[in-house]
Amino acid sequence: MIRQLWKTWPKAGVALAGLLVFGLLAGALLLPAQAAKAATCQELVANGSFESSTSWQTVATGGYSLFSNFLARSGAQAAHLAGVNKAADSAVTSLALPANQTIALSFWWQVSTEESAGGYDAFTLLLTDSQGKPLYAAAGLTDLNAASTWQQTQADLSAFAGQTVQLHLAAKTDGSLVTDFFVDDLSVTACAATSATQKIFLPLTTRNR
Ligand SMILES: [Ca+2]
Repeated sequence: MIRQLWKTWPKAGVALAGLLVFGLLAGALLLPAQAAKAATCQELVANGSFESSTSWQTVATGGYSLFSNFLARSGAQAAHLAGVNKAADSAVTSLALPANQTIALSFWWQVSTEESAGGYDAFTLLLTDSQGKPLYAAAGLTDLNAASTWQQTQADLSAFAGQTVQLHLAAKTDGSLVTDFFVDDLSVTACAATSATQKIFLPLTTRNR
């Protein structure tokens, strides 16, 4: 009996080794596939944290950098528009929105001002087409929105999926009483839509005999 076992052992050993190799190969093949499946969302904004001067075209009336460490929500820097009288500041970045995906915009802002009433100084976050033609106003702020805490604004941009667009941050101030507009952690994510039909197919086919 033991002899019999010893005779068959090499065969069993080969089969076992074969299974092991197959298992390892399958594991190696499956793991990257699962990882790729989990990463269904992607960030589209480069330098939405404003930590560097890259990826944005800026115009600053005051002649200084629009990205500064004056007041940041996270990291060391944020976008700082206006902060001077008669400002016409802007920061523009281009985004290619993937087709058939859910596109979500989120950013944080804070306004500080010397104004006491009126809405004399204003900030807009505008979505335009690649030529600069306005498509959607995601935010409009004035000195009336002044507060000492960071506020979040979110918008669904899915209607523009498949288009190449521009994000325009722009601020204008009048001739007196300065207003500062701060923006940080600006994000536009594109998420692949999940298919519900695939999920209900199996239970339906097994239930009806
Ligand atoms: Ca003013």
